[in-house]
Amino acid sequence: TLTPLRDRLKKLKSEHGKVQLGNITVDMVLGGMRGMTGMLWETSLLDPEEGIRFRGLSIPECQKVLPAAVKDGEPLPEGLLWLLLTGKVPTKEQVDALSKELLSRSTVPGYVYKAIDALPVTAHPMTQFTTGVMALQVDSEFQKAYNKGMPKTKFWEPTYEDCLNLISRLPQVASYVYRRIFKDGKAIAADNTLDYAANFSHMLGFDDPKMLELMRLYITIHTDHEGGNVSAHTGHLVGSALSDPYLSFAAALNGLAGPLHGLANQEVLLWIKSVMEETGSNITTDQLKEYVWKTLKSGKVVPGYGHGVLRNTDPRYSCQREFALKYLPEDPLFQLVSKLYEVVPPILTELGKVKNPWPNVDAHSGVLLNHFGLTEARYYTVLFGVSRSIGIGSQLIWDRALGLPLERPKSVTMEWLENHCKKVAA
Ligand code: NMX
Ligand code: MLT
Repeated sequence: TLTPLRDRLKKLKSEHGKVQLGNITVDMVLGGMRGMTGMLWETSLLDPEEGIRFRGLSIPECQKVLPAAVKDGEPLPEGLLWLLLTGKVPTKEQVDALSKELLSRSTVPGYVYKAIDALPVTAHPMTQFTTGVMALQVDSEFQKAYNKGMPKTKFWEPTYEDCLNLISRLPQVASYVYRRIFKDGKAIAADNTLDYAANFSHMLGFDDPKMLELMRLYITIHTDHEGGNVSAHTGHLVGSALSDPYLSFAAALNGLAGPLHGLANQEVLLWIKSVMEETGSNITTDQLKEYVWKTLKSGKVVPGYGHGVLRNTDPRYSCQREFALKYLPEDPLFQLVSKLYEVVPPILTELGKVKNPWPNVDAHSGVLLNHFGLTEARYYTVLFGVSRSIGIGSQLIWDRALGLPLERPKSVTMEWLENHCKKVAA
């Protein structure tokens, strides 16, 4: 079944290999490669205005067509995993079978917990989580198969096994980290009757049906954001060296742990809470404007706003806003988030240099989790990480199935650029 896709790639290369996709400018080289197309990523595509499409489907379309656990409920992330892997919308039966398949793979070896326990409980949740992922690597099917010697065309098979095992085991590892740090280490056993996201929420200690719905939505929308974001790109890059999926994903998580990327969800809630602490809950628009300016003048960014590609409100923000309007319209932190949506964009526009003054996914997620009792902001990036394994894992399988090569772009020195520009000007 892989042959037609492999043939399509071969045809693209042989017939159109020399077609130009744009010009590389000095600005791009110095500016973090913004706008430079440089990677094949099959699972999703980001439009600057409209936002993400997973295999061609927007978030509202996914909410409509992907199977849910309850009537008119949020999509089950297993359905999105199926969509990313196959390009096809699954039936409820297929999603249920995938839930069971993931459950059957979810046992975590004891040494993984021991590796986490070797860290001080004060270590950042992302450090503890990534340590767990590194310990899971001991079981890598890809590494074993590669060491035995296997043809390149078959690399995708142990990659598939590793990615499914990784995705299925992460909720266990992540909930262990949460309960270790914030709940005196009292673990909660999995409930094998539940779907992936609900079981994760249960193991964290949250069983409110609305929280289960939130977790399904949360895990679905954070999965994938095309290939150029720091975590996805890192996973893809490291995987291109034929490092196994555990090594690749642990590297990706280390990128996600940066404040300009996934850690922004932690930063947003801490920032919002600091606004509340300083000004009280009846904050006026003028006080809020003043607080935003104070943040900017102290040299910090406004977390949750701006984006490397998006030039509009992130649809992942919008669907979380819809969720809040439905389930928690009176929540004071949600009302503050809504006020920020009015106050921040004009200020960032006034600043003059910000290319996208609109909110991204991280501007909203924290207040939803906080509402249902998951108040520990330092943990939020771990949730993002669990979800992102679904996107990065799906693409890693396709990377190996399509035989994509080692990623190795060219770099140049400042002197090289200066000399080149002189030659061009002459
Ligand atoms: N607050 C203050 N300044 C900002 C912001 C912001 N929210 N967004 C961009 N800028 C600044 C940016 O720091 C840069 O300043 P300078 O030239 O002095 O270095 C200038 O505006 C131009 O940056 P852009 O080209 O608009 O943005 P860029 O593509 O470089 O960066 C982000 C994108 C997302 C890193 C940036 O918007 C940011 O720092 N946002 C806040 C952090 C955040 O929310 N990150 C989460 C992104 C989503 N995710 O989950 O990963
Ligand atoms: C993501 O989900 O990875 C972020 O929005 C960052 C990005 O796309 O650059």
